[in-house]
Amino acid sequence: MGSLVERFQDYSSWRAGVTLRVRAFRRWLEDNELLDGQTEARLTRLLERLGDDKLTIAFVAEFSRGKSELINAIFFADYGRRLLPSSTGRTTMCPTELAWDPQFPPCIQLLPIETRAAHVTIAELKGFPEEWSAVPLDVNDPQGLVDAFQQVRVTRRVPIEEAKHYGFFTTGAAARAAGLPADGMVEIPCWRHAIINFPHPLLEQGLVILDTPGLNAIGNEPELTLNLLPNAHALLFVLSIDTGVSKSDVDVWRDHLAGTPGQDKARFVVLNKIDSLWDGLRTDEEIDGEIGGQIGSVAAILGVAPERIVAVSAQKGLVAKITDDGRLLARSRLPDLEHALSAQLIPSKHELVRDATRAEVMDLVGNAGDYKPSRETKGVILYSPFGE
Ligand SMILES: Nc1nc2c(ncn2[C@@H]2O[C@H](COP(=O)(O)OP(=O)(O)OP(=O)(O)O)[C@@H](O)[C@H]2O)c(=O)[nH]1
Ligand SMILES: [Mg+2]
Repeated sequence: MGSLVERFQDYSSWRAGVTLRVRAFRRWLEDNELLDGQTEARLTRLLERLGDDKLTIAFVAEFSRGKSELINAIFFADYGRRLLPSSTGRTTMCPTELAWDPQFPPCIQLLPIETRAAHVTIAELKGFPEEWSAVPLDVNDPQGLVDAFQQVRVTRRVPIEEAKHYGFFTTGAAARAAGLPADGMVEIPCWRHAIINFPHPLLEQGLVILDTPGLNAIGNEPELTLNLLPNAHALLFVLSIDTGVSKSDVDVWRDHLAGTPGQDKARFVVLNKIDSLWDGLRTDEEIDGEIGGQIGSVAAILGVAPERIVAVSAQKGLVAKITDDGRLLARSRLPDLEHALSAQLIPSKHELVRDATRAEVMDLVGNAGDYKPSRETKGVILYSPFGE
């Protein structure tokens, strides 16, 4: 799966090495009778943080721009098929987190939409497994996985009053623009949130992927804006080259990405579906010129640096990986996006964790009085897989 996977694995082994060294430091303090209650509690917290270190990448866009296809292409091509549902029209109906928690078996946990009426957040409800439906997953059955993942697209039709009760179809401008349905029934998602607990090698190492439904929808889950997106380490905003930047794309960008706090946060714009330019009449030079022109105008409209914009074909990238077609993969430019992600994301995550761990360990070393750090303890502070 290319350099993103390799760099993430390097990062994970670095973190595992740091954990071993912090443990060695704790043993040393213990052996020398320097481990008081407070130090022990701080070391335990530090080890817990290292063990539970997550890297969340969120995919954000209007509907049908190719978010789910991009996730399939970057992370799940090894399964030889399209795992997450991706189709025309609205497909992903609820925010979908892909992660791995070894405390639970592989499954999809689904939070019923009715829970929105009680005004309890998704984060709070994560502590109450009885509120969720769980669909078991057989990870050795790719077609079974495909079938199970269809849950994220399930909807039902309810009277408008019921939809309003769950926070849908309110009286905002978007609702007015959508108009009232003639039969008084509206389509709403069955599920409020899905967590796919899945032992994929990257998820096992702490990667969390957040797929979102088209975000300009009426009555979107408020927690996306308040909590899930601001807490993500990277946000990928997906556009489609065949539609360009529409007004609703700009609205999503403005509402969910442009104002998100944390300037250091990695934000990328993906200009998807470049294969729509491969019409057999344009030359490669003309296609390159058109892509370059679109990148320039997207950069100007959104106010982002052109280096932050990567043009790809998620669909052809997925096909190329499944069929092992190197030429098609290069033409899909998917490896360029994986490279940009890994070059930006992983070193900055590494820096963050390294600096926080270093500060904590140095403080504890200071507290240990005359103690001189051994070579091994210094290793906690200095060792890095990136040769810094
Ligand atoms: N030609 C082409 N089609 C694509 C590409 N990526 C996705 N599509 C198609 O675009 C449609 C929408 O893709 P999805 O992955 O479902 O889009 P999404 O952004 O997840 O949409 P929602 O789940 O509705 O928010 C599907 O029919 C995909 O096959 C691409 O690179 N090229
Ligand atoms: Mg989708």
